[in-house]
Amino acid sequence: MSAPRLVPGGRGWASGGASGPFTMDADWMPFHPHPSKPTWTLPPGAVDAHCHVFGPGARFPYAPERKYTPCDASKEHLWALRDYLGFERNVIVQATCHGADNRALVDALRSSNGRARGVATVTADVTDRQLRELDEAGVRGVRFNFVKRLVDTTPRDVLAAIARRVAPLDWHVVIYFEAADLVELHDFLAALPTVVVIDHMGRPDVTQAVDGPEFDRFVRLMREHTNVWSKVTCPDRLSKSGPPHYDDVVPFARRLVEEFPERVLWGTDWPHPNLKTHMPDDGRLVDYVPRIATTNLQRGRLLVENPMRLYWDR
Ligand code: 0GY
Repeated sequence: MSAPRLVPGGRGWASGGASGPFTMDADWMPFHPHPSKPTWTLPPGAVDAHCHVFGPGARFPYAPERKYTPCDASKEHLWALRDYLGFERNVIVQATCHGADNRALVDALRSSNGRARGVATVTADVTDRQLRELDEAGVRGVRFNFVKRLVDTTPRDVLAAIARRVAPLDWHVVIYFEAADLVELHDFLAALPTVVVIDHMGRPDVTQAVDGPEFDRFVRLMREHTNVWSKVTCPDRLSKSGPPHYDDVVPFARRLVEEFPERVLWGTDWPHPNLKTHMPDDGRLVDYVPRIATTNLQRGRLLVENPMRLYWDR
């Protein structure tokens, strides 16, 4: 059987629904069917450090406890998008719709020829052997999700125990939370024994001032704890001014890139789970990067050196 032509706009690219016993949520938008080409050339070795694979559901079922059913978003689509946009590598982050069943993630990592690394979700009963297998497949971190619309709460002592288990593997912890939760989470984050990577700048309210109390609190966390990194991702989720430029998010991301150039990461977030009002054009999202990382040095660190240090060099 010949491989499908996974070229944006070509046969096999068009985004569909979920497969097997699954039907994509009616209010869930599938990924952009014809993303544009970025208008600039990414630095050699660029890493898309936040993206997902979903299913396909017929082969890798979605978790019974999930809060949404996504569209299928296969590894083949992800590799095609990687090549089309000009990335060399991916960091695939386990999303809540797969719960702690990392099979789709591991399958993608194993077939990536070393060009993808992963962040998994594990539960307290994970065995050392399972952790070693995940490590061999290319997993380098675990994700803790505190966003209430996505997951039921896991007690902090359980999460802290998982962090202690993965620290000797030289893994890190990726944390997803809403800005309002930072006050309460601060001491938990500060006590984690690993590098801590925070998704989407801790989801600031971008209608507030970039040097206002809310975002200052986040910046202080990064200043005071040099093991804390941030993804300067997802303007599409944070913006009130909207696509294609997401102008209101730029100052927030730029502040972090300028102050912490060696602790920031960027990724597309493809296939953009849970977006209900607009679906970003992935090429236009790549065009957003030079607006938040304005020099070649910053872009090299953001897209190549930082993700390579965290996910490949060890
Ligand atoms: C993201 C954002 C979201 C979803 C998830 O794991 C997930 O389901 O992370 C979201 O809905 O904000 O980073 O993919």
